[in-house]
Amino acid sequence: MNDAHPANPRDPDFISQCNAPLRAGLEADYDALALQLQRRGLKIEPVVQAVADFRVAIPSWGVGTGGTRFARFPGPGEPRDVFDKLEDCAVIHALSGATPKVSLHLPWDQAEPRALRERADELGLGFDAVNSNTFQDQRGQALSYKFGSLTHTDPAVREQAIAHNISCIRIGEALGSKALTLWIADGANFPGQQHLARAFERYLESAAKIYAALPADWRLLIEHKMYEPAFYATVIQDWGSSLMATQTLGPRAFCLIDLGHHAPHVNIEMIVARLIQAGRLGGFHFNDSKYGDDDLDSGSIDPYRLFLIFNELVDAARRNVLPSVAHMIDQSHNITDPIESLIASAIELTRAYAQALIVDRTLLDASQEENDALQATQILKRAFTTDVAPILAMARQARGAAIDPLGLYRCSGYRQEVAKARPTALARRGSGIV
Ligand code: RM4
Ligand code: MN
Ligand code: MN
Repeated sequence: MNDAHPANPRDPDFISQCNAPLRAGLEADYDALALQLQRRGLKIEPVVQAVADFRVAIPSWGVGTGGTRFARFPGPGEPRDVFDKLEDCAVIHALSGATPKVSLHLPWDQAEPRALRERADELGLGFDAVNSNTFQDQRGQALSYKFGSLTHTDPAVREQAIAHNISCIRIGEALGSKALTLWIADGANFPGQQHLARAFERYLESAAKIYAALPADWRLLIEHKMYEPAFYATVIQDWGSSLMATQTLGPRAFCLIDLGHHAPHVNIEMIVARLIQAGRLGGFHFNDSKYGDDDLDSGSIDPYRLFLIFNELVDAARRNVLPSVAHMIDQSHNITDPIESLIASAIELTRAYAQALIVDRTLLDASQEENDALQATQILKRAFTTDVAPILAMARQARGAAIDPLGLYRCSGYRQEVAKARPTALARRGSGIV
């Protein structure tokens, strides 16, 4: 931390000044790794290039301090509005080099679209998928979502929710987004509360109206979630329901996988493989979890699972069957500085990607054909246990980002500096998921 001389962490000169003393060490580590990979018949440069090209979008809601239904403990210098959020996102991108886009949540991030776009342009940011919110009642809203939105038994509530989604598309168009992410909280807390089939029929009908309002170059991303806030049954509870919905809606509807939206022990990489095979994998909400929708930092609990997911993506790309997949983070940072968590998460995602890129796929194919289970699993382990950190740092440096993003962020004093302009009293208070 540097209270006396705060620096702008987005300033390229500051970044390069902080990188300078780290360069020699990085190059030595990189050369050693390059030799190690060479012995395995792998070239390091294409891996660095692929990692440098990797992109993941930052959720606007992730830069504020999150909370649980018990409490929220606001941190210093929390963003007061969407413009502050954009500024924080720009810091994450400047240091990680991997996050040029922001995924907005509406109406949480409601603002004049032109002003938003202008500010984003100034900061070198763009907009990824827009997220609609029909899981809360907003002030002044005519009808309540207490018993659902797109699947509500009352057609007037459904129309209100459809209209909100269409307005999200229109705002997204003005911002340059190309997708709407649809997640609904609809479902039932008690057996018998809701007719399971009829609720899904109502969903399909409502979603079809939203789908019909998509511009020609847009995609609809449907996010499933096993439970919460509906604890007995959510309408789009699993990838099966999500796949049925996308297949019913049309070719521009895709499934979005939020890693935390599954039961513990579910084999998510298998879901990834199946959705790729069905041509319906549309995107991710990356996070990590121990128990459920914990929204913990990506790679913080089970990095091996994250690697196995990227392993499927890299394999599909090699087979030319990978559709365009939106990478987004969806996390709730309850006890850490959200900027630090998001930087660390972006790094973990590139780590899993780099590890997946160095899997010996020829040998893996052969091991699978020969039913050599031990060798096959060792091939994956060998890639996963390789320290690819020098590849990640080289890729960041190539993009003008930081060799040591977290160290640089702390040394800049950014949080302390913005805390002066963003008094805690003005930040959102109370409890809440995000
Ligand atoms: C949900 C889901 C959505 C997110 C909300 C805030 O559990 O993950 O993607 O928009 O939380
Ligand atoms: Mn999500
Ligand atoms: Mn979630």
